[in-house]
Amino acid sequence: MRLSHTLAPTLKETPAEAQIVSHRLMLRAGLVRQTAAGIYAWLPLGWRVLQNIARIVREEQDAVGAQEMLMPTIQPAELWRQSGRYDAYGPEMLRISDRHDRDILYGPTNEEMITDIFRQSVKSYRELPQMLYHIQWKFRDEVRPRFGVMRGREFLMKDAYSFDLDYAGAVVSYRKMMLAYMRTFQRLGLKAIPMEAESGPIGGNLSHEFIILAPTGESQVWYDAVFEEMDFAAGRIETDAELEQFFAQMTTPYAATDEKHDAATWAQVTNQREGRGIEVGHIFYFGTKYSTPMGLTIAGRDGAPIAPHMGSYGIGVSRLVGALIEANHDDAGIIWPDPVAPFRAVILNLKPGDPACDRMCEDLYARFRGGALYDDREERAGVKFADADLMGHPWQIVVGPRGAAGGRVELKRRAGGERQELDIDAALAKIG
Ligand code: P5A
Repeated sequence: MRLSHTLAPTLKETPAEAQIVSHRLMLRAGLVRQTAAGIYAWLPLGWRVLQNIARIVREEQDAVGAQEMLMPTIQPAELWRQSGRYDAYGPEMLRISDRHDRDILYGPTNEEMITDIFRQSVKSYRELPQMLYHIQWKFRDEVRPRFGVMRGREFLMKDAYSFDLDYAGAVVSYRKMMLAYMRTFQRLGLKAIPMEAESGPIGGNLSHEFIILAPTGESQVWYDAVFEEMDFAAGRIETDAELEQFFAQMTTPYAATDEKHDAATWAQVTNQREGRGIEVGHIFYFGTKYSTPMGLTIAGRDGAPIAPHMGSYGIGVSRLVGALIEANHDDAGIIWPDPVAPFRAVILNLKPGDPACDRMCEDLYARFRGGALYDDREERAGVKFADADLMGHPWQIVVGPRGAAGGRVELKRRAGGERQELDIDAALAKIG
């Protein structure tokens, strides 16, 4: 994209309403704009980041056998009356009525809807287990939406749902998802700590939160430093036995929130670490909490009806954009990890109108085939440098009149700030 014709409105001033660094930088770098309290429009650069995160989440869900689908945002209240959650959910749920005065709602989550879809079409034990997921907008009328996309009212979630014949099967599904989560966060360049959690309004009795370490995080965590070292991408885990083995090494002596801090267990942890963190994922096993009241049964081996054991698994896809910035920034702006950056590189033309600079930039831009942003604006060099640092593309290719005459560019790595003068081919080879 050519920056001169891109809606990427950067701001020099710090927006007064933003309390934390990720919110400030998302506004300043022109990634999002607020349209109402806790509701954001994703501008082109922000949308590219969100899509990159969603792609990685999707690949890791697919890798453990979850099937992607798409459920609507609007749901009939009737389903929630069947599960008993319509009244229980409280004022966080946005309740609407249509022109026929039927009660509908903007979904805060999809346990009821997936249970309804499943009960209409799955009839036999032979069809289980199954895992299904979608990446869809949710609405929760939070009392205090804050920190930008971190606690929004409308936000993008990946939510998955598992159906198993019994508890043992459900635990396997739960573990597969947990593994997918650790791999997802690792690919995003984040250190995630799985913590035993309370299950809250989703219900159930087995639950983990995934916490990204960041000083501005809302949760206090005590954890074992082994989490910072583990490699979840290594090795192939295919059989249930391999999964079991993986969990044996992953189970750590300690990981707790503020509320559950248990001094005796903590004392046994050798590599004690304490910090603050952001909850970017939450998974639940809740047995037949929805299948029983909603009448989802399938025929078991002996023909007798069985209520499937279910779990649900959420990742805050839009929250991750904020969490990634909390974990990757400096005073000048965002430092995107390569896999999620809106563009791999930005090309800075320091003298638009200079034939050698223009020619070199156009040539470079063409060779990226859409993978680079071209700063072709009629702006001072200082403005371009500042915006490039603010937007945080992993590589900056600086083209000035002197270098262009000699066929050379200056290549800067945003993380670390090293600069090198190179010819075009060498620069492209480095960027990869
Ligand atoms: C699990 C999937 C659920 O809703 N039902 C379907 C379960 N879990 S959860 O913990 O309530 O939400 C899952 C993740 O969504 C993110 N999240 C939010 N992100 C931005 N703004 C919000 N207001 C918000 N609320 C939840 C979190 O990352 C959470 O872990």
